[in-house]
Amino acid sequence: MSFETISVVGLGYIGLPTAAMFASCKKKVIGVDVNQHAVDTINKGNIHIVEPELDTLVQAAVREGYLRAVTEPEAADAFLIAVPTPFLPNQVGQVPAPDLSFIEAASRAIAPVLKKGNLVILESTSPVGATEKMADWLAQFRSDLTFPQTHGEDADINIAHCPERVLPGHVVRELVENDRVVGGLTPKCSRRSVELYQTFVQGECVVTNARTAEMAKLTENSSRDVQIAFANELSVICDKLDINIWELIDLANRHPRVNILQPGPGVGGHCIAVDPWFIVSSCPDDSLLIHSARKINDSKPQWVVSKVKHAIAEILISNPTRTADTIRIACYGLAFKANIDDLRGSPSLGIVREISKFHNQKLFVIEPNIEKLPNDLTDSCVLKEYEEVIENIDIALLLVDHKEFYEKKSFSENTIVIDTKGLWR
Ligand code: SAJ
Repeated sequence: MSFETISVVGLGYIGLPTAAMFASCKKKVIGVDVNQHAVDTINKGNIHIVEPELDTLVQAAVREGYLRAVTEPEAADAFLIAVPTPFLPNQVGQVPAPDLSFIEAASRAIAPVLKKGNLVILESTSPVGATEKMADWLAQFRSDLTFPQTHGEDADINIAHCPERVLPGHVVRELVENDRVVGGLTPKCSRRSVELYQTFVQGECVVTNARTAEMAKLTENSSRDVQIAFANELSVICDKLDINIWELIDLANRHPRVNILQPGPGVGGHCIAVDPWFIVSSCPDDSLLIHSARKINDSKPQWVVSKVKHAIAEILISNPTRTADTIRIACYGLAFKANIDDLRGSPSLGIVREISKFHNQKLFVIEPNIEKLPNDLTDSCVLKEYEEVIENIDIALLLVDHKEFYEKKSFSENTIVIDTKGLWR
């Protein structure tokens, strides 16, 4: 059975571009989201997130009638679930556990409109076993239909896990070009999923089972987290030993088999800082390296804050007439990484929040990708353009390597520059 109508549940950073790609291939796409504002925005042909090229795709898809957004699921041939899988708030010292409530809610929402022959694909990054759990929830909500976990290849409904692997900022290109890992609960589930993705995916669709597909995605992001932790740990060591970390990494990377990543203010976003916990929480006694990497990366923002405190102390010691509340701090970047507007899980945002708690002078925040500050920062910070002249900056704190910041400002010789990304070295 071919796929004419495709429902994408969750119209966020992954769901919306995926919906737009199917629509651009002239599939009828029904996007589902609980957020009425997102639904209304999309139905006007606009987008509620920042992602290059996505606005044009969505605009065309809506205008030509291939994409429409709704808050309640409707019948379709295939359902793609792209909802968040955060972790639950943890007790101090405990390993965070995955929160599958959004997957459960999505399963509950689509269950009434499921029909024989449907394919349900879980795209959300998930702990091992989540796809089987989703299949159980669907079976529980629709006891009149049969599912692969009990009826194998003869089931009414096919189910697979096909994790998204696209890089924010390059989503539209990577959705088409990247290889896809396709993990069906049965070979037929995989085959049908490959057929669906081949609508727009030019990369290879590589088939495995659902558990391996889940673990593959977690492995990719944990591998990157461990490598960034190595760079972050090195940066702290080099600071103590008075060695320039950026020069050091450049030198080491000249070795043909060494490729050290870049240190920074910490690891943010909703993927790399989250997914390794899904491995750690499933096998805590065996995930020592993955767990340590998480702790190293999570401790980096606090290290940056301590550098700022140190700089404040240095200014006060060398200028006994000054008080701490006269010190002017400019923070460059709030997003979780370069050239995006996404502040979710951003270490830079956490650092600015932390400084604003102890520093009694408004912070200047320069973030070219947002138009207004998060509500909790409006009293303690002022948003500035990079081009604006900010007089007498005592501490310039570079937190994100946005392209706008490539050209270094000419700070006064008294300004202490704390460059967490090595952009102004
Ligand atoms: N970072 C560093 N140093 C580096 C590279 C990154 O400190 O050398 C920091 C960034 O500043 C950011 C964080 O790590 O705070 C994560 O950024 P990222 O660009 O490494 O990754 P994400 O979170 O934007 O996207 C990742 C990608 N995964 C991998 O590259 C293995 C992407 O392909 C996934 O689809 C995405 O996670 C996801 O959705 O899981």
